[in-house]
Amino acid sequence: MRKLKIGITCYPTVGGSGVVATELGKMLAEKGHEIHFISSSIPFRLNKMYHNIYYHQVEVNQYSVFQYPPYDIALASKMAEVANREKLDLLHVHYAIPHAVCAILAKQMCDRDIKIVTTLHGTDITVLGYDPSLTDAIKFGIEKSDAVTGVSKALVDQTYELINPDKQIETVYNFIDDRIYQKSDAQALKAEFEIREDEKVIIHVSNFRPVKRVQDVVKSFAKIASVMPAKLLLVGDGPEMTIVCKLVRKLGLEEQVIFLGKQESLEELYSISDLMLLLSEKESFGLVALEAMACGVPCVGTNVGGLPEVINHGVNGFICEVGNIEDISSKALAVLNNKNIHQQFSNHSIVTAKTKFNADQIVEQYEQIYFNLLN
Ligand code: GMT
Repeated sequence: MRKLKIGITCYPTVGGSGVVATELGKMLAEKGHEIHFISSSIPFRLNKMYHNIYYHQVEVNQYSVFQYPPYDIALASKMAEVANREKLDLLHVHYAIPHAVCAILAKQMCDRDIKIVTTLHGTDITVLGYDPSLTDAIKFGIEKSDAVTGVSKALVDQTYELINPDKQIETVYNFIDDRIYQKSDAQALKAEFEIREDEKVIIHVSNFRPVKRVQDVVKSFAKIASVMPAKLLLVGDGPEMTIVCKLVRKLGLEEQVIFLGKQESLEELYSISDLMLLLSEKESFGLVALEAMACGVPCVGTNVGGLPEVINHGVNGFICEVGNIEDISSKALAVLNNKNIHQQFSNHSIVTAKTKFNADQIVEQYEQIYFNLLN
């Protein structure tokens, strides 16, 4: 099989799109392809030396005349420079704007013909897509890419509804590395958090943006904790943190809610958890749900975006309407109170992660897209 030289651009900070882009790069590198990450800082999951992986930092000129530092132009120049020097076959960019638009500019600056693959992750469509000042740029980024993928069927449908691009968009699901995300013995961690054996552990992981509705997580947990001994692990940080802390105090849950802030080794936290709550009002995929499921943690999620494609209602978890705290807490209790249901959902969660979202197959799907463009 031909080995490719691929440039990857993503948001390198904590976030599902950066995680997926980095894991994809690592897996392609393991298969012998040469991967060049081009971004403003080193992607956070690229935390050691990897064979076949290179990193090129985009430096932005802070010259005082510029009211706004010209990051997009600097990125496009860097993409073109790396593509020419390293003889890249293609650029795989994550997010339509600015990354796809920068790649299109880079392609025009390049001495060689490079292909552009764009993956849509959600925020670029479900949030920015509603901003009329950006719709044309998003459409341009999609239509001028050589191939476009979206991380769920729901996101692809929404992209056609909101942006109406004249372009075929293929669904390529997200995946996780199941060599890392698997249940391990983390009893010591449970003891460290002083979680008793009879207490159920509920976990929520997000960037605490309003769209994640972390307050609904706390309200649902309050109902669960009123009828069974339970602890809530809140993982992540973001704009809603202050208001969430206030709500925890108001509901008298200080002893039961553990704020963990941003964490890296999530597989250990999932390994001590019994249930995940992901109650967002927008979620194109819900990578954290898949991570938890791979570790055998069933999920109660909301009926939005791609979540029902990840959580199979009544099979590996439950789907509820956004904001319906009564239904969310009663569904959570149905899983937590019944050992058989919990075991069944847990087993099915692992099977779903290993089959529908099988990493090897999904990486091959991306490779097929690359080869189709280059042949
Ligand atoms: O959820 C976020 O706010 C972060 C955002 C990102 O850019 O990483 O996540 C989006 O992409 C992830 C990876 O494809 C998806 O798992 C998330 O569902 C999606 N977030 C939203 O659609 C809100």
